[in-house]
Amino acid sequence: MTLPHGSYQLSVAGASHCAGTATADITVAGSVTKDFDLTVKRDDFGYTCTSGTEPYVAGTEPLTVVPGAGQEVALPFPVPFYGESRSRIWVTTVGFASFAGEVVFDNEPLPEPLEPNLAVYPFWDDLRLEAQSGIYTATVGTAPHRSFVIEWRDIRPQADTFELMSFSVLLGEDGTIGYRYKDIDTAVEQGSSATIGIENADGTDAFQYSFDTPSIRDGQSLTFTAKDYGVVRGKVTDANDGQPLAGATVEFPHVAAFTTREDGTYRGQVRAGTHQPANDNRPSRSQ
Ligand SMILES: [Ca+2]
Ligand SMILES: [Ca+2]
Repeated sequence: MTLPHGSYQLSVAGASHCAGTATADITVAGSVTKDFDLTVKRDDFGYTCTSGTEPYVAGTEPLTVVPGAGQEVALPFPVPFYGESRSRIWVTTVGFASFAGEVVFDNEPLPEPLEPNLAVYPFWDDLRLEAQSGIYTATVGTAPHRSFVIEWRDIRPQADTFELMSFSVLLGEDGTIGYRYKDIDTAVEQGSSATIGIENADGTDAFQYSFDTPSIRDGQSLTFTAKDYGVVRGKVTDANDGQPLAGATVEFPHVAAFTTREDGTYRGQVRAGTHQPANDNRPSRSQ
């Protein structure tokens, strides 16, 4: 660009809210080249996000959710989220789903210790179900990269009188969290009164993609990953009788601890590195 000689402050923002912003003071007295390295936004746990145009993924099984309450859903496989793996989720009509229980409040910035917590917020706003609206679920993909889909279809934000929008969440067994958006037309549908992000169990850590800011385009996708983490899984059996051991603690000292399920299996996210898991009974298998 061409500027008159003088001093300026340059502000640079990425194409999505996954990257941070940068500013620099420059003085123009001839040709100037100024490079920027935009920081990757990362929450304390280590989640980052990427923005793209991944194909929309719809649900297939209708889910009855009473407005003002959450509907509990058993997940077909454990989903790692902020370290531990989760086996149930509560789906609300207002654009979020919590692994911790059913709670519905007006949208707020993240992180926030107030409930809801331990939640995915693809589009937390004051949303209304119309006659053609529906919430659907599905399981897609192939193990070990299956995803459980929750789709909010043809939903109307309260602030838009006639506009409908759709969005879905993909909860990956490999720990990735995907958001998809469709029929995004107005500033409200772009998120001008919505919270978009993910939040941990006690509301002290979150990746807030945006809050009350138009930030979503039609056809956009977001993918949240804890890049420095791998999913570890295994099974604990009782050495005496060879039976699966439920309720055993598998500890990665100073890193993570998981409790085995009814079938003796455990699964969770552990930061990359060499760890020696310890537990009451050594895991018979870990991969
Ligand atoms: Ca919260
Ligand atoms: Ca629309």
